Amino acid sequence: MPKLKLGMVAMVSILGGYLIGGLLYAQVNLFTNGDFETGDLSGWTTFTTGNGTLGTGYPQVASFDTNGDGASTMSAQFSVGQADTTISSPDVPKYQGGGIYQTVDLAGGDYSLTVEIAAHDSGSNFGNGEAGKFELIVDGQLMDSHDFKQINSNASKHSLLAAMPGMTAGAHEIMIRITRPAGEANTLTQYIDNITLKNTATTDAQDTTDPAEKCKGNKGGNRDSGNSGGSNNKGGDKHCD
Ligand SMILES: [Ca+2]
Ligand SMILES: [Ca+2]
Repeated sequence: MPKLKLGMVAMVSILGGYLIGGLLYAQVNLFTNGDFETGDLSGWTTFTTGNGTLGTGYPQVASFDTNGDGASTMSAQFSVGQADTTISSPDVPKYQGGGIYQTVDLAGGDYSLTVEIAAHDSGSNFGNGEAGKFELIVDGQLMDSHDFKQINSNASKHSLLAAMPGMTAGAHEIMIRITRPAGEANTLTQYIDNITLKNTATTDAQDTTDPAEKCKGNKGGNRDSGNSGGSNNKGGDKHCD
């Protein structure tokens, strides 16, 4: 996934600080409880897909090493799948489950959006062929996705969803959806942690009217990076390259 790798490289430069026009923008996570360290899902709204389940007894918040760095922290935990596995209709998507979303009120500008994700098998005999597909959705548009597919018995898999959306001023709904083309497996869990949204460049009044000014504010920030959905540059008017 070369696009994702490019995005991660760009993300590293952003996390290290971002100097534009002599101003260092604050690197504040704009989500409420994006790291789940409250021990619950406060700040987030849960949902299920049409024939989906988040799992019996899920979602909950549990200690897990979602990013695979060796340290466990509180993470949102799911066991998603089809609620009714007997349904076999072309009108009902096979991938079912659900997830969480949060609406954030933003200033217009450029943002970096990252989500740490994982799947874990515990106690199955042969692993699982469908560990979970994770999707990052902004205002209904798919920005990035990762399907873990096969997972071994008593194993974990880790990845990162990332996007660099340009946002208009106002409210935006940011959602993480997890689905599987099978019923809930009681040996399989999915995890989300450190859902992070940071402002990288705020558009000023000039930026909204002068394309040349937009480009000045976009140096170093390739907003197509990490955006496998390709939907965050609609209109194409923010391209500067
Ligand atoms: Ca955490
Ligand atoms: Ca960790």
